[in-house]
Amino acid sequence: MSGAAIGASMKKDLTRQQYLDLYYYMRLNRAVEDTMVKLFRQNKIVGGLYSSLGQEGISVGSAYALEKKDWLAPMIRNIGALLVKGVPPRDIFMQHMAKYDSPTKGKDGTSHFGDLDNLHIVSPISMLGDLIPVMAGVAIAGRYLGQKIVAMTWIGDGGSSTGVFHEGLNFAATQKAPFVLILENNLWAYSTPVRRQVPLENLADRAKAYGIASYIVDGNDVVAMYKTAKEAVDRARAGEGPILIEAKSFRRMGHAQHDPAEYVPKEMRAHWEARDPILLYEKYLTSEKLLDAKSKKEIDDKIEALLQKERDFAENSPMPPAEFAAEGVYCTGDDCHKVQPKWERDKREVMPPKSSVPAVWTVEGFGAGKGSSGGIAPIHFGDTPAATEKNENEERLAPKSPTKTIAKKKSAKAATVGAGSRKARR
Ligand SMILES: Cc1ncc(C[n+]2csc(CCOP(=O)(O)OP(=O)(O)O)c2C)c(N)n1
Ligand SMILES: [Mg+2]
Repeated sequence: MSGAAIGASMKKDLTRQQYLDLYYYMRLNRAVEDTMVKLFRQNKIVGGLYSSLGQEGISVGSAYALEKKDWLAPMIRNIGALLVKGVPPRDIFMQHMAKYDSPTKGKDGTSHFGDLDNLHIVSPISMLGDLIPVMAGVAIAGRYLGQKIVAMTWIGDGGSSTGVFHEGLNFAATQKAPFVLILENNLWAYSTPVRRQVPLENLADRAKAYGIASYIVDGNDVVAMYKTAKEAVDRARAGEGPILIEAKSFRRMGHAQHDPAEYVPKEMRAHWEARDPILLYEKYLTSEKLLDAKSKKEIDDKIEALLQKERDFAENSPMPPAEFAAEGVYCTGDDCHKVQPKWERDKREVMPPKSSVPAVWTVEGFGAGKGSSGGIAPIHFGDTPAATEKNENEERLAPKSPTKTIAKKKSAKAATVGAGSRKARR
């Protein structure tokens, strides 16, 4: 692929601002990680430091395809996705420096943090596939609540060989979860080359086992990545079920800072260094007159000023007080935090022995969900309007439920829609 080939047939799909956004976030992704390498060398990074050098187009292009209300769960090489979703660089710096103002208040030295309330980011729990069933669950929960959300996570070539990858994807496929999985095939899982751990040329073929759609995309072409992810997200949102995207790329650094990766053949590294996604994209933007020296300088300056400010903030944040080491380690019940399920349907309807009652939400595929009236669904769990339809099962189970009272007030139109879909389900 040459620089000019990037997104050549795709110009019509993006505005100039979108092209520049993709560029900005890839540059920011790299600059944030470069800053952290400096902090690491100064011994200010407390935990491990991983790199997505050369893979920025994957994180940025895929996360850019999500809407604000959608959910993602990042892995170690997805800082770019966090930045696109709106995480400020200071949180990433402070997290790695285990500072008290970090999202985990210094309890973690890498990237195990999320933001369930605002940005809809689920914290990584493992890099080896466990996020797949979790995010399938988030996707299903969104549908259950009548939200038109899509959930996305990433997995490595190595991670795609774990049991939970297969269990999770099988589960998501069976449930037709609106879920997009990006498989980053960077050719290495620590020191194991992909050909020694997978008997497939294309890891996208794993999708066949679950009867789901898949794509193969050049992960070093951010426009192709975005366009493919956007199509997958739209299809998942429309009710087609989960979609697997294999993004082909290369891990340019070792597994983490401690690994010089001498096991990687020199020619292989040289090949991929010549295909740096940012340089290729810059060449493309310049040739298409979407970026000139002046606008490039503006972006350079913007990133430099932002990171100076964010780094200063992070460096000035205190380390956690020593007494805090014993706090917040284990959940001790209500004095820690209350986790209360928000039952938006009658509890008895979804609990054993009644858990297999027919679904009541109005979903063709599952686009226009219960309560969303086919429009933009509310973002946060808990603020979904009550059901617009009831079936006889619900009537029987919850004759006096508050949900029913609200449902009664709904318009005749909503009731008609509900009746039609009940019929269709049988
Ligand atoms: C059970 C377990 N074993 C080992 C590790 C350490 N580990 C984390 S990621 C990783 C390699 C993953 O390779 P791949 O899935 O290809 O992702 P990449 O690092 O290339 O992004 C390893 C060995 C772990 N986190 N958990
Ligand atoms: Mg890998």
